[in-house]
Amino acid sequence: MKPPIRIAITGATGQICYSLLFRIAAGDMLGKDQPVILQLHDISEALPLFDGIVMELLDCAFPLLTDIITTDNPKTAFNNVDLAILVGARPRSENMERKDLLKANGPIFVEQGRALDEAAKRNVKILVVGNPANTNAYIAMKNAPNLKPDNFSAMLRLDHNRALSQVAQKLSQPISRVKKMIVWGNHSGTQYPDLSHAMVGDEKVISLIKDSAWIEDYFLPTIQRRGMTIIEARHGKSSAASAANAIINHMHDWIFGTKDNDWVSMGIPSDGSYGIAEGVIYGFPVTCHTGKYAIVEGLELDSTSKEKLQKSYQELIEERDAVQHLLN
Ligand code: NAX
Repeated sequence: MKPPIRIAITGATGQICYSLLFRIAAGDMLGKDQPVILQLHDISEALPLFDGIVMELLDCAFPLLTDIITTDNPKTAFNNVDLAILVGARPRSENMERKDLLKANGPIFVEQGRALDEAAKRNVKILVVGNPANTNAYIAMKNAPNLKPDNFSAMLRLDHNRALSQVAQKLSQPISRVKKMIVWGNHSGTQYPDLSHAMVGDEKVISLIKDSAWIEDYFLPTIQRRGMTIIEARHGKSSAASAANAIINHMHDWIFGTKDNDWVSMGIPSDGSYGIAEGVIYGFPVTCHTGKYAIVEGLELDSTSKEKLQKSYQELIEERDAVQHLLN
C-alpha cells in the first residue's frame, strides 16, 4: 500500500464539500490505490456539523480513507499537507456587491495563506475555490512568502467544463473529442471562454459552428452567466456537484498530467505571458507534466480576443488594488 496523501479541505461542512469529500475518499481524484487522510476545516460555529459528515464517511467504509481530522484551526488543518483545497468562504448574499464580497472574504485568505506558509509541505498544491477565487488565491499567495507562486492555483475548471459541454452538445459530438478549450481571465462575468483554438478531431470548432451569432449571443453569455443560472434553477443554491467534479479534475490533471495534444484552463500566477502582469492569478490554457503546470505559449490572438483578455485583466487589477492592505 502507498503511504497516505494528506489533503486539507476548508469549508468542509458546506454544500460543495458534501459532494467532494466522498468522491475523494472513493479514489476519484488520486486513484483507487492511493490512501488519503482528510484534514477538514470549518469555522467554529460549523464544527457540530462535522458529526454527521464524519459518521457518513465512516459508514461508506472507504478502503482508502485512512484518517479524518476535523478542526477550526487552519494550522492544524494544513499541518504537513500535500494538497490544500480552499473552498470555505462567505457566500455572496443578495444585494452584496463584488467589492463587499472581497472585503468579507479577503481576511480569510490572509489567515489561511499564513497558516499554509507555516504548516504545509513545501511542495503543497493549493487550489482556491472560494470566491472571488482568483483574488483570494492572490491574497493567500502574498501571505505565504516561504511558498513558491507555483504552489498556488485558482479554479477555472468548472467554466472550462461548461464550455466543453456546450460545444459537444451543439456539434452532437462526444465530450472526449472536444479539445483545446480555453477560459481566460477571472472566474467572474468578465471571463473569456475562447473557441478560437478549440478542435473536434482534426477540425476547428469555429469552422464547424457555422453561425458565429451562436458564439457571441449564446455560447459566451451562457458560460459567463452559468453560475447565476444554476442558482436560479436550484432556488438559491449554487453549483455544488459540478464544482466538486471540477475540483477533482483540476487536482487530478495537475498531479497526473494533462492529455497529449490537449490542455486545460487553470487560474495560475502569470509569468507575464499574453500581456498579463507577472503574479496576477489569471485563467490560462496550461499543460501539466510531472506535477508542474506551464502556460501554453505562442497562441495567436485576434484583436477581439486581446480586448476580452484585457477586460478581465483590468477587473483583476481593480480587485488587487482593493485588497492592497491585505497583501504582505
Ligand atoms: P457553502 O455556503 O455551502 O459553504 C461555505 C463554507 O465555508 C461553509 O461551510 C462555511 O462555514 C465556510 N466558511 C464561512 N466563513 C468562513 C471563514 N471565515 N473561514 C473558513 N470557512 C468559512 O458554499 P459552497 O456552495 O460550498 O461554496 C463555497 C465557495 O465556492 C463559495 O465562495 C462559492 O462562491 C465558491 N464557488 C466557486 C466556484 C469556482 O468555480 N471557483 C464554483 C462553485 C462555487 O460557486
